Amino acid sequence: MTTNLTPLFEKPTDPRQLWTEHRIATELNLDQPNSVDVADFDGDGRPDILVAEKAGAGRVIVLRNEGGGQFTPVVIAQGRPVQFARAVDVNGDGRPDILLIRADAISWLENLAPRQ
Ligand SMILES: [Ca+2]
Ligand SMILES: [Ca+2]
Repeated sequence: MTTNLTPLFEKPTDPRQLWTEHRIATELNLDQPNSVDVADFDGDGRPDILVAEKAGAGRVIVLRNEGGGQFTPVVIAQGRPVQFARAVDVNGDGRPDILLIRADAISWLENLAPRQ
Protein backbone atom coordinates (compact mmCIF):
# COMPACT_ATOMS: atom_id res chain seq x y z
CA MET A 1 0.00 0.00 0.00
CA THR A 2 1.57 3.20 -1.09
CA THR A 3 0.02 6.09 0.66
CA ASN A 4 0.16 9.74 1.32
CA LEU A 5 0.97 10.39 6.73
CA THR A 6 2.81 13.02 8.37
CA PRO A 7 3.20 16.33 6.65
CA LEU A 8 6.62 17.19 5.32
CA PHE A 9 7.49 20.81 4.85
CA GLU A 10 9.44 22.22 1.96
CA LYS A 11 11.63 25.19 2.71
CA PRO A 12 10.67 28.15 0.52
CA THR A 13 13.25 30.06 -1.47
CA ASP A 14 12.15 33.20 0.32
CA PRO A 15 12.84 32.60 4.05
CA ARG A 16 10.10 35.08 4.96
CA GLN A 17 7.44 32.79 3.45
CA LEU A 18 5.73 29.81 5.10
CA TRP A 19 6.91 26.35 4.12
CA THR A 20 4.91 24.20 1.68
CA GLU A 21 3.27 21.17 3.30
CA HIS A 22 3.44 17.79 1.55
CA ARG A 23 1.19 15.21 3.18
CA ILE A 24 2.35 11.61 3.32
CA ALA A 25 -0.11 8.99 4.57
CA THR A 26 -3.42 10.50 5.52
CA GLU A 27 -5.46 7.31 5.86
CA LEU A 28 -3.64 5.45 8.66
CA ASN A 29 -6.05 6.72 11.34
CA LEU A 30 -3.21 7.08 13.81
CA ASP A 31 -4.22 7.01 17.48
CA GLN A 32 -2.12 9.55 19.42
CA PRO A 33 0.96 9.22 17.20
CA ASN A 34 4.27 10.19 18.74
CA SER A 35 7.99 9.65 18.44
CA VAL A 36 8.53 10.52 14.83
CA ASP A 37 12.07 9.60 13.84
CA VAL A 38 13.92 9.06 10.59
CA ALA A 39 16.41 6.38 9.56
CA ASP A 40 17.17 4.25 6.52
CA PHE A 41 15.67 1.02 7.87
CA ASP A 42 15.89 -0.99 4.66
CA GLY A 43 19.30 0.24 3.56
CA ASP A 44 18.20 1.52 0.17
CA GLY A 45 19.73 4.96 0.74
CA ARG A 46 16.39 6.73 1.20
CA PRO A 47 15.34 7.93 4.69
CA ASP A 48 12.31 6.10 6.06
CA ILE A 49 9.98 7.42 8.76
CA LEU A 50 9.21 5.82 12.13
CA VAL A 51 6.04 6.63 14.02
CA ALA A 52 4.43 4.92 17.04
CA GLU A 53 1.01 5.11 18.65
CA LYS A 54 0.52 6.01 22.30
CA ALA A 55 -3.04 4.64 22.30
CA GLY A 56 -5.30 2.25 20.45
CA ALA A 57 -3.50 -0.64 18.82
CA GLY A 58 -0.11 0.71 19.88
CA ARG A 59 1.25 0.27 16.38
CA VAL A 60 4.89 0.85 15.51
CA ILE A 61 4.93 1.83 11.86
CA VAL A 62 7.78 2.35 9.43
CA LEU A 63 6.91 4.32 6.32
CA ARG A 64 9.22 2.96 3.66
CA ASN A 65 10.40 5.70 1.37
CA GLU A 66 9.76 4.55 -2.17
CA GLY A 67 11.15 7.73 -3.68
CA GLY A 68 9.28 10.45 -5.49
CA GLY A 69 7.40 11.42 -2.32
CA GLN A 70 5.74 7.99 -2.06
CA PHE A 71 5.77 6.01 1.20
CA THR A 72 4.57 2.50 2.05
CA PRO A 73 3.46 1.98 5.67
CA VAL A 74 4.64 -1.26 7.29
CA VAL A 75 3.32 -2.18 10.76
CA ILE A 76 6.27 -3.85 12.48
CA ALA A 77 4.78 -4.27 15.97
CA GLN A 78 1.48 -3.65 17.72
CA GLY A 79 -0.60 -4.56 20.73
CA ARG A 80 0.70 -2.27 23.46
CA PRO A 81 0.80 1.52 23.54
CA VAL A 82 4.21 3.07 22.97
CA GLN A 83 5.27 6.07 25.03
CA PHE A 84 8.41 6.72 23.01
CA ALA A 85 10.19 5.22 20.03
CA ARG A 86 13.53 6.09 18.48
CA ALA A 87 15.69 4.75 15.67
CA VAL A 88 19.11 3.71 16.96
CA ASP A 89 21.58 0.98 16.06
CA VAL A 90 21.33 -0.85 19.37
CA ASN A 91 23.53 -3.83 18.45
CA GLY A 92 26.02 -1.92 16.31
CA ASP A 93 25.57 -3.99 13.15
CA GLY A 94 25.11 -0.94 10.94
CA ARG A 95 21.33 -1.25 10.60
CA PRO A 96 19.07 1.07 12.60
CA ASP A 97 16.95 -0.77 15.17
CA ILE A 98 14.01 0.66 17.10
CA LEU A 99 14.15 1.47 20.81
CA LEU A 100 10.74 1.47 22.52
CA ILE A 101 9.53 2.70 25.87
CA ARG A 102 6.20 1.33 27.03
CA ALA A 103 4.54 1.66 30.43
CA ASP A 104 5.79 -1.78 31.46
CA ALA A 105 9.11 -2.14 29.64
CA ILE A 106 11.97 -0.64 27.70
CA SER A 107 12.77 -2.85 24.73
CA TRP A 108 14.19 -2.80 21.23
CA LEU A 109 13.20 -4.28 17.91
CA GLU A 110 16.11 -5.71 15.94
CA ASN A 111 16.27 -4.72 12.30
CA LEU A 112 16.80 -7.92 10.34
CA ALA A 113 16.34 -6.38 6.91
CA PRO A 114 18.88 -7.71 4.43
CA ARG A 115 21.67 -5.29 3.62
CA GLN A 116 21.44 -3.74 0.18
CA1 LIG B 1 15.06 3.38 3.14
CA1 LIG C 1 21.23 -2.79 14.36
